[in-house]
Order: sequence, then C-alpha cells, then structure tokens
Amino acid sequence: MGAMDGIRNIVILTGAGISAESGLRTFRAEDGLWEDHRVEDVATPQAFRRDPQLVQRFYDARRAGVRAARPNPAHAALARLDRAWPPGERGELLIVTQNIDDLHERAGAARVLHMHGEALSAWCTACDARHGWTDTLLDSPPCPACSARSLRPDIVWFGEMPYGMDRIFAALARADMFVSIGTSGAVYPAAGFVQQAKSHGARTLELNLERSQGSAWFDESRLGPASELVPEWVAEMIGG
Ligand code: BJW
Repeated sequence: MGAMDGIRNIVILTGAGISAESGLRTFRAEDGLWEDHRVEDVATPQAFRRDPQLVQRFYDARRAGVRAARPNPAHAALARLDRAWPPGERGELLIVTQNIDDLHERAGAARVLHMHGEALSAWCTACDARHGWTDTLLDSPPCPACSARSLRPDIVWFGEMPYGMDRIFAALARADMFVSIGTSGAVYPAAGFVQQAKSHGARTLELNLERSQGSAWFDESRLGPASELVPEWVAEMIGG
C-alpha cells in the first residue's frame, strides 16, 4: 500500500513562501516586509486609527505588487490537484491561504479560502459591503454601495478574527492529510492547524524552505523551494 493510499480529505495551508518565487516578499525573512515596516505600524487596527494614510500606502503598494505578480509552478500544481480531486470521487479539498494575493485563483484553483483577507478587496466599515478593488484607497474614495468614505483594506490584522474559522476547523476535523506550504508557523491560529489536524488523525506534511516553528508536529518535513517540492508532491498524489 502506498503512502498516499486511503487519503480522501485534504487540507492545504499556504503562506508567503509559496508566493516568494512569484516575486512577492515574505514577512519574516531578512529582506522581508517586516524589515521595512514595524508590524504594529501597519498591520493592526490601532495603526489604522493612528495613521490611516501610512497603512493605506502600505496596502496600495501591496495591491500593486500582487497585480504585477504571476503564479509560479507551486500555485499551478495545487490548481492541478484541485481539479483532479473532485468531491464525490476522490474527497474533499480545501486550500486555506494566509496570503492576500490571488495567485491560487489565477493559477486556476477554485477551493480557496483567504483566512487573512485579500489585497484586491475593500471593506466598507459603514455598511459592511465588500468590493473588488484594484486602485488606491489613499484618497478615501466613497463606498460604491453606501457612499460613505469608510473603506479599509479587507485584511485581517493582528487582534482581529481570521475569516472562515468554522469552515476551516470543520475541514481539519475531517482531514486525512494536512499539508503546510511556505509558512513560518509564527502566527496563530494558522500555526495551530497542524495540531488540530493531527489530533483528528490526519497525516501531516510540511513543504518549506526551512523548518517552521511547528516543525516537530509534522510527520514529515521536506525542505526546499515550493516551486520544486509542491509539483513533486502533487505528482505523487495524482500522477504526472
Ligand atoms: C519558502 C520559500 C520558497 C520562503 N519556498 N518556502 C496564541 C494563540 C492564538 C493567537 C495568538 C497567540 N499569541 C498571539 C496571538 C495573536 C496573533 C498572533 O499569532 N501573534 C503572533 C505574533 C504570536 N494572532 C492574531 O492576532 C490573529 N487573530 C487571532 O488570533 O484572533 C483570535 C483567535 C484565536 C483563536 C482562534 C481564532 C481566532 C490574526 C493574525 C493576522 C495576521 N495578519 C498578517 C498581516 C495581514 C496580511 C498581509 O498584510 O499580508 O498576515 S501578519 C503576516 O503573517 C501575514 C501572514 O499571513 C502571516 C503569516 O506569515 P507567513 O505566511 O508564515 O510568512 P513568513 O514570512 O513568516 O514565513 C514564510 C516562510 O516561507 C518561511 O518559513 C520561509 O522559510 C518560507 N519560504 N521562500 C518555500 N521559495
């Protein structure tokens, strides 16, 4: 019996490392985003209240970076797996991404949940509507739904509740396999997913450039660039 036999339900967690080879900077590397910015100056609700222009400029730049980036072979491989793993036949599959880029979707993946929000979305704190957004938010444009000038980046900052937690925990409880790709394991609740999945009996695999903080929780760690490791793993799952 092969190592992948008996696996039906898969949960995949992705982080900044999967988009690094698309030219998007990670957070905690020496040349990472937090080298130029203190987390508490740009990624907290307090920062947004204190200096909205600084935060809007930071996310305007991120939005432009996301639009200029292209999916890499790791995103493409996960999209292949998504297509080759139909719910009725093979099992459930969910790509939970901490990334705010849309590279999974642009590679063709459908079952993607953005737990930390999306760069190309704006959220109106007056009427709670969300709008696809590609331009600047710096000049306080009016909300297309209610006209209030209350749009903020649709991003989950520190201290805020990540999106989709009920759906994620339900998927982790049913998972036969949990795979973590390109994340340092520094930020909760995502960093705790491996333990959740493991406690429900899932096999756990990490694909990362270096060992993550939660590395000891994984049954297996494969170290290297996502653009190589992810296509290799997907080929093991579905062939080709
Ligand atoms: C490669 C590679 C290549 C490079 N190939 N690999 C204990 C329990 C629960 C919560 C807390 C807790 N202690 C503190 C908290 C609160 C806090 C937290 O976790 N703080 C920590 C600092 C300790 N968490 C929160 O506030 C969260 N909300 C919350 O907890 O609500 C309450 C709650 C509790 C319990 C259940 C449910 C809810 C919200 C967190 C919001 C995070 N937001 C950010 C910024 C916004 C998005 C954005 O601007 O883009 O999200 S922070 C930033 O870190 C971003 C990322 O999504 C996130 C994770 O980073 P990631 O992706 O791991 O990147 P890096 O750079 O750290 O790592 C990259 C990895 O890739 C490295 O390992 C490289 O080696 C590797 N790599 N190149 C493969 N080519």
